[in-house]
Amino acid sequence: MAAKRGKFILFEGLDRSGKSTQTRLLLNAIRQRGKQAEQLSFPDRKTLIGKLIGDYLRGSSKPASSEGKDKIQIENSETLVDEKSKDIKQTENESVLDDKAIHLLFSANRWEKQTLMRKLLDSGVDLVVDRYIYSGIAFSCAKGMDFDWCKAPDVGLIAPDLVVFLNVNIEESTAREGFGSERYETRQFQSLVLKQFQKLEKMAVPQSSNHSLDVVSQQPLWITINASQSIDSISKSVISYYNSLQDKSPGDYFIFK
Ligand code: NYM
Ligand code: MG
Repeated sequence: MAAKRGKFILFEGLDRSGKSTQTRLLLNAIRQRGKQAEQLSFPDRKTLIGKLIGDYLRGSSKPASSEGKDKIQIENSETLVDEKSKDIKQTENESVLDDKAIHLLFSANRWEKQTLMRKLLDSGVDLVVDRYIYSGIAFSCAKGMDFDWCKAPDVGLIAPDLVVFLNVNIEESTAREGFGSERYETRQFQSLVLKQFQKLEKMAVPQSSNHSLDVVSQQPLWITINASQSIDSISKSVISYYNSLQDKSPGDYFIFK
């Protein structure tokens, strides 16, 4: 075990907010200092659970309804036989999962990485993570699901030391290349997700003016960065927050409550 555990930095934000770019830049900056760092992305589509999630996300660009109303309507319909067979055909190709089931899969996908994450952190390796608990809550609550219900499966996970929320203008992110290819990637749904992220932000430890961490806090520090700035200036402020993180011992983590 290392004398100091690695730091856990998480990037959160809407789709096309620049998380992947900033994840890469921070990873490079840490490694350039000769410190070990690893990147993780959630969903991790490479695992068995992640493959199911990937199918679901590619299945339709339409957000699922909060209580699976579409599906119920189809099942009860006696008149729309053609529509019904069309929908059944569609379900053969697309993964149609209940909103609660997919929520639990996203959470399970985080749980299946916990042992690895602990191991890396305890051996002094920094983790730079692209999406985690907060995306899980924000995207599901945006469907109208209950906050406490959505939070529950993630309780007990290792929480990050620092959450960097890349706050992008929706007009901008939805116009970026590649937007719209997956489920949830509609302007309307992204604005519902943003409202949920803003609620989470209010519940988190506020950014302190002098960049230093609240020592008595039992929660990760949440930093909201204007993601419409240049890539370079975003990266610079992320690095300065990273530099302000306190050292901790192996086994000493924030636990998501
Ligand atoms: N997403 C991601 C969720 O709905 N719940 C979760 O727990 C996580 C981690 O998956 N639109 C959504 C947010 C994204 C989508 O993520 C795929 P990415 O980072 O675009 O590959
Ligand atoms: Mg995406």
